[in-house]
Amino acid sequence: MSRLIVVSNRLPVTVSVAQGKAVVTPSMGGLATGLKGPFERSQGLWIGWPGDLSGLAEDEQAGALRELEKLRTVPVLLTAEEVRSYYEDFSNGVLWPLFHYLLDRVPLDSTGWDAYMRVNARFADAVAAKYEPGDTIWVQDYQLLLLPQLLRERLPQARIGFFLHIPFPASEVFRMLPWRAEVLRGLLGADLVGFHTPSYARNFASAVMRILGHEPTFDEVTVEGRRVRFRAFPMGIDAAAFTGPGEPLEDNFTSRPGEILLLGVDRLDYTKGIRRRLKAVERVLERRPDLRGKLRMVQVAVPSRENVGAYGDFRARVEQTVGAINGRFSTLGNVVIHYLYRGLPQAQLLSLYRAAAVMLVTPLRDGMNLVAKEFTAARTDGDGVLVLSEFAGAAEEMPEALLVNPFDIDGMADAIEQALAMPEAERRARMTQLNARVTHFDVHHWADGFLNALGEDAARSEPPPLLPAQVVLDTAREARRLVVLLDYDGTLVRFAPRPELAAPDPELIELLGDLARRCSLHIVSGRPREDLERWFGELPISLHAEHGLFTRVQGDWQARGSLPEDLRTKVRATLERVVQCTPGSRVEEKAVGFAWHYRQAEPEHGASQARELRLHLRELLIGTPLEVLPGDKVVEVRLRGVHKGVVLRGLIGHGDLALAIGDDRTDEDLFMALPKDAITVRVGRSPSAARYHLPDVMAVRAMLHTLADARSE
Ligand code: ADQ
Repeated sequence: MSRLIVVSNRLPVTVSVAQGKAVVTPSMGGLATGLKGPFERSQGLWIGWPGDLSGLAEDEQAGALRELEKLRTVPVLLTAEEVRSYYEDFSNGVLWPLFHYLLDRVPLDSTGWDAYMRVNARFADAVAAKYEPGDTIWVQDYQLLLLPQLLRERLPQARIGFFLHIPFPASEVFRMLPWRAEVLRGLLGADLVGFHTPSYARNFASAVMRILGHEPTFDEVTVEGRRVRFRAFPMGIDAAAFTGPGEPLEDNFTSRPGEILLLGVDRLDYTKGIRRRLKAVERVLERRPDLRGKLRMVQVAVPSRENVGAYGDFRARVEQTVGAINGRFSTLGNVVIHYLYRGLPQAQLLSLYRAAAVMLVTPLRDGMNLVAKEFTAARTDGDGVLVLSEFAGAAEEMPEALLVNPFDIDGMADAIEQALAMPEAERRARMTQLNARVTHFDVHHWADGFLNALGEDAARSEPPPLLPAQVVLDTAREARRLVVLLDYDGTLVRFAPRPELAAPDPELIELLGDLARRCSLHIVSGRPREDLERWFGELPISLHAEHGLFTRVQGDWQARGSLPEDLRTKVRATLERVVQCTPGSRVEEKAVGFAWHYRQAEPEHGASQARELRLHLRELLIGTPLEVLPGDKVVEVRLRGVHKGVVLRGLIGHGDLALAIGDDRTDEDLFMALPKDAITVRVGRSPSAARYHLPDVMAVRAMLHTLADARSE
C-alpha cells in the first residue's frame, strides 16, 4: 500500500504545557477520523502548522517537536506575521468570503497574496523533503490552493490529490478574484481534485474552461498533456461515534414537558446564517402567540477566527439580535434564546441533538455542513426534524430534510411551523431515510472513495517513459536508412491562437533542412496542402497533408480519395449555421473535408456547441464516406479510413529504422501502424501507444538537433 502524506494548514494536534513539559494531544476532528484507517495502515505522515509554539520556552519547544514526530506529524512552523497575512488576511479574509459568495465581506484592499504564495511554497518544500517515490500526497483545503502545482514542479511523477472543503463558486463569481488564473493553475497540478458536490465540480470545470481555455470532457481535463480528473466526493461523518450515550448537559438542562426545543450549532461564522435564523424564530413567535412560553431555542456558537476583522463585528451583531429577541419575548420564567458562546464536548452535543425537536441548519452558503449529518446520526430514536438550507452542500444529499432558502425569513418561519406541525409518522419516515444515508456514506466511505479514485487515476494515466538521450544516439548511429516522421502543430511549434499564426521560424527551417540531408524526412500534418507547400515547399522533404489524404513525395501532390459535391454542400451549410450562432468560431474548408475551429469563441459556449455539432454530424454522415473527429478546439470532418497511418504504405523498407513524433490522438494512428522496432514519441504526458514521451516542443527540437549532429559524425 502506498504511503499516505496528508497536508493541511493545521495539524490535527493541540500543543499545551503541563508542569513545564510540552504535551501534544491528537485532536480528532472529522478529517483526522476519516483518514485514520489509511493513515495508520500505510504508516503515513501528516504535514501542517502545529499552531503557535512561540509561547513555549526553548526546551519545551524541542519537547513538542519530539512529541510531534512520535505522532508522525511534520510541523511547518509559521511566524506570527505569516499567520496574519497568509491565513487571516488572505485565506480567511479574501478566499473564504469570495468562495461563499459574500462579496461585501471581501476587503476593499485585499492583502496577503504574496504571503499566501510564499507559505504555499514553504509547504511544498516541506512535503518534497519528506516525499519518497510511490507515496500518495493528499492536500486539503483552501489555504493550500497553490500547493498541487508547486508540488508537481518539484515532484513531476508524484500522485497528488486535492480536496476542497468549501464551495467552489460559479465561475462568474470566481473570476472576480484577481489571482484566478494562478489559483486554477495551482489546483491543476493535482491528478485528482475533489469537491463536496457535483455542482462545485461543474463550477470548477466552467472556470477552467473560461479562464484558462482548457476544455474538460466529463470529469477530466488535459493540461499540457497531463490528465487531471475532478469529481464530487461528498464528505460524511464518523456516524458510529454519534450513536453512543450522551453526557448530561450543564445544570441538567432538558426540554420541559409540553415545551418545544429548537437547536442551532455552529462555528460563529457569518456564512452560517445565524442572524437570519434567529429572525425566523422571532417571526414564528410574532405570528403564533400560542407558542410563546413553549418555544425555546438553544444556539451554541463556538468562537472562531477572532483575529479576522469581519468576525469581531459579526459576533456583536449576533449578540444584539439574541438580546433583542429575548428582550421582546422572554418572560421571567422562560428565556427564548439560550445563547452559548463556546464549543461543547461531543458527548454534550449528542445530548442536545437528541433533546431537540427541530434542528435549524441554515447557512447562507456552506461547503457541506457536517452538523446536519451529526444531528441525523444522533437520532437513533428515529424522530426529530431537520430544517436545512438549500445552500449547504449537504442539501444535495438530504432531500428528506425541510429545505429552506435562508435569505427568505418568512419562508424559514413557514418551515419551522411545518416542522412543529409534522405528524410523527412523517417525521419518522423522513428521519429513517436520512439516517440510513448518513450512516452508510460516512467519513470512511469518503476517504476510501477519494483515495481509491486517486489510485486508479494514477494507474490509468501513466505516460510512456521519457525518451532517453542514448536511444536517440544509438538510433542515429545504427540506422542504415532512417525515416523520420514529424507532426507539425504542437510538436515542432507551439499552438497559436489562429492556425495561420503558427508559421515556422527560421531556426526550425534550418533544423529541418539540416535533418533532411541526413535522413528521409516527412511532415505528417492535419494542415491543408497549401500551408505545407508554402512553408516547406523548398526543402527536400516529403509532405503529408490533411492527415494523410494528400502526399507530396517528389513534386506533385497525390490524393487518396475525394469528396462528393452534394455532401460537401450539406456539411458546409451545417457548419455555417454553427458559425452564425458561435461568435469567434470559423470554418476551414479543405480539399476533402472541413474543420470547424472554436479556439477564439467563448470557451464554454464553444465547447458545448462542439458537443452538439459532433452528435449532429455523426448522424448526418451515417452511410457516407465521411467521419467526424474531435481535436484540440476543433471538430474535423474527414474521409473515413484515411488517417496518418496510411502514409506509411511502401515507405519503410527492410532494414530501415523509423522515428515518429506527434502530440495528439491523430498521431496515435501513425504510432500504431509503425513496426514494433520504430522509435515512437508522444509530446506531453498523456497515455499513448508511443514507446516514449518528450515533455514539449523545446525538448523535441533539442532532440532533433542531437539526432542531426549524431548522424553527421
Ligand atoms: P465548518 O465550517 O467548520 O467546516 P461544519 O461542516 O458544520 O462546518 O463542521 C463543524 C464541526 O464543528 C462539526 O463537527 C461540529 O460538530 C463542530 N461544531 C460546530 N459548532 C460547534 C459547537 N458550538 N460546539 C462544538 N462543536 C461544534 C468546513 C466547511 C464545511 C464542511 C467541513 C468539512 O465550511 O462546509 O462541511 O469543512 O469539509
